[in-house]
Amino acid sequence: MAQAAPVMDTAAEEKNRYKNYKRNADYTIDQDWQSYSAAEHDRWDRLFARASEVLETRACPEYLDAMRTLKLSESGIPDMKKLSEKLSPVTGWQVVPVTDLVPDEIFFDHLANRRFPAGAFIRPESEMDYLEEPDIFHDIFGHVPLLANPVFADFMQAYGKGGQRAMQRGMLKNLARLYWYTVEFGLVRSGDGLKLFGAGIMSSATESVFALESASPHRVRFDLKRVMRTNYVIDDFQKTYFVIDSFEKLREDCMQDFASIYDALEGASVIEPHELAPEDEVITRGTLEYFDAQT
Ligand code: HBI
Ligand code: FE
Repeated sequence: MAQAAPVMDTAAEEKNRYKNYKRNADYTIDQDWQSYSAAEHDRWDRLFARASEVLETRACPEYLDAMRTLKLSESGIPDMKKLSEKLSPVTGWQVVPVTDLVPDEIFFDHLANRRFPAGAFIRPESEMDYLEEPDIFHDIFGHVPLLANPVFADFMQAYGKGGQRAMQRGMLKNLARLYWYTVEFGLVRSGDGLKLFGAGIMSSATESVFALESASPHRVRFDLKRVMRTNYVIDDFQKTYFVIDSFEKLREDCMQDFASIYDALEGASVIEPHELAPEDEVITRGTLEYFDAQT
């Protein structure tokens, strides 16, 4: 009986497409843009079209302006070298290919030097709606556009430098929460409403709607110390979204020396994602029904 051909698990194949590539000391690899298949380019286009339609009326104007500046479009997976040539004249940022999450100290060193490490694989067909790892769509469609906004670009570099200091102080968890509730899942006041800016939200068509329009989650005005105390989950919608007043205010908050913040946080209790704190400026109190329905 001839051996059945091994079933090609294309999902695993596509996620691990770089496993045999040389990895540099800073965890960057060769994106090898020529190697993407037509199917992978087509998947980018479908993800791009679906998310762009949802974001038209929901993303903050700074993001929409940046998308136009970078001419990110539905013409297949971007070549990071070419994208960096468009981005670096604007804010000095580059996009460098990596295989997946890199160690924190490597990550912070890239950010501190205005290099954004972007996953180079694209999610498999079976994970179009959600995946845990940052693929090229999450990183380039979600994170990169705002790096063309000078204020946000300054904030991201300050975050990288802050990360390097936080590691020395053992406050990495607090700083990771700041990243999570802003860079990944942040909302911003815009005109007389709220708009999206977090990459984790904007790279998900379903969460883009949920974060702004569902009655389930809390929406609370951003406060640096409060966010640094707040836990988060990585495998579901957020129970609380934080709203920044502006990118200028966020940059100002993060340009300060965090030493006094960390002192104030010593012994402060952790706030769970579903909880509201007495000092919160609550913008919308959530019903949490989406989450209760899951238990
Ligand atoms: N690595 N490539 C990559 N992308 C990330 O977003 C990332 C990372 N390493 C660590 C990390 N994020 C988080 O732990 C940060 O909060 C530090
Ligand atoms: Fe991310």
